Amino acid sequence: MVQRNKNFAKLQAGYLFPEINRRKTEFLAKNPEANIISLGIGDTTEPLSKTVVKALVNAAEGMGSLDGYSGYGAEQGMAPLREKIAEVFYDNSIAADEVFISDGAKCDTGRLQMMFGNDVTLAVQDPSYPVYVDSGVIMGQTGEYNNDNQQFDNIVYMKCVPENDFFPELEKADIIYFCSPNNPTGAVATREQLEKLVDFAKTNQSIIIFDAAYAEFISEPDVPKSIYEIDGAKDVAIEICSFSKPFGYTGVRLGWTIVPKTVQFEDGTPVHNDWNRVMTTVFNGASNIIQKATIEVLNSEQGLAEMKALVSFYMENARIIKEALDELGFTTYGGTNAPYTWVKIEGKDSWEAFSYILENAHIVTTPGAGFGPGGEGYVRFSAFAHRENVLEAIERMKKLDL
Ligand code: PL4
Repeated sequence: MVQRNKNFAKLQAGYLFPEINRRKTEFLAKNPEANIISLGIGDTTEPLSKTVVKALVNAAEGMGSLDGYSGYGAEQGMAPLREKIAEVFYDNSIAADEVFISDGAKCDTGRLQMMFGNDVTLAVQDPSYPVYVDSGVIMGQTGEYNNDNQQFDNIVYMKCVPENDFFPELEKADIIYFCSPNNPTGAVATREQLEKLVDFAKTNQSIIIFDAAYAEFISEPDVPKSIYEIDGAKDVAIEICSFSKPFGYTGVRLGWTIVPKTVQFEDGTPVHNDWNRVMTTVFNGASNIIQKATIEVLNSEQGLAEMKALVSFYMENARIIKEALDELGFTTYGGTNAPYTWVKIEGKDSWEAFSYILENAHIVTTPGAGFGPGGEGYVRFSAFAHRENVLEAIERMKKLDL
């Protein structure tokens, strides 16, 4: 018999988001008449913009002609798309060949773990997007799970709480995951905080994986959208990013990872070399239709304006949710530079609060504990929803005794 990868036995439960869907489906099976509103999983709800649709049609039609047809492409992505991303999102401070096109930030998070192997130590913000920890566990980077503190050995959990303004006391590890704007707390790191992070990584010879999936949701002018706005970051940081949320591509799938050629491993090998090896070996490129279409969208002022309008729509949802919950007496965080509102719950643990809100208001949220032990006592409200559902959810929340 084939031995099971022993790391899977360390995982504590199903991956968070399918587990939330499972509980929602179970509730619906028992209460088929319930009109559920989902403010749980951060999944976009509004249709693709006109420019995106037109560009997708053009790209698909092109594939139907002899001249326009293309098969496998470069695993690293189409050159004009890499160039355009460097220009639009990094003002050409990043070279086009440091941009690797992917099928999304989540997928690259997993592939990055493959590059680092199982001999590294990880540090994560606690709470954090569960993929960082779970993929590290699967890769064999962690020890066993401890029931007493709900942490894995060999992972450094850096607490992010209101008392430290959600910026943790930084702790030494080989790989430091850092997400800003943050999922789930909605906090955004200031320039000074990011300078501290980069300094810390330099001093301790760590590599930062900076998850900027929500960068476009930042509204304050001096808040960095990219870690590369910080001097020295190109020596210590990899950045993952995504078209999912600002362009509504959660189902379309397109993202990118920046690996500057100046980030090195201990033996002097540029990380860029190994990342190129990973991508050319286990990835076959993002869909050429999506890539071609996105080049057209990024070349269009109208396309970029529509993206900004979509982001504003979701951020107006976030404002409505936060304001209403504040008025109801909850203590809330986030929701101004991020599409998530992080809500303190008194007298219930976060899974109890999740169940209570689902059963009594028919609203799906995300329990904070699903993001790590530091998330206990909170639930996360997502702003990715139709406006009428947000307004209806607020009315239902008013009737709760929570
Ligand atoms: C549910 C910090 C959402 N099935 O779409 P991608 O792969 O480019 O980006 C995923 C991603 C990357 N980084 C951060 C994220 O928050 C997300 C998406 N997170 C959420 O509700 O927290 C969707 C989760 C999806 C998943 O597992 O990612």
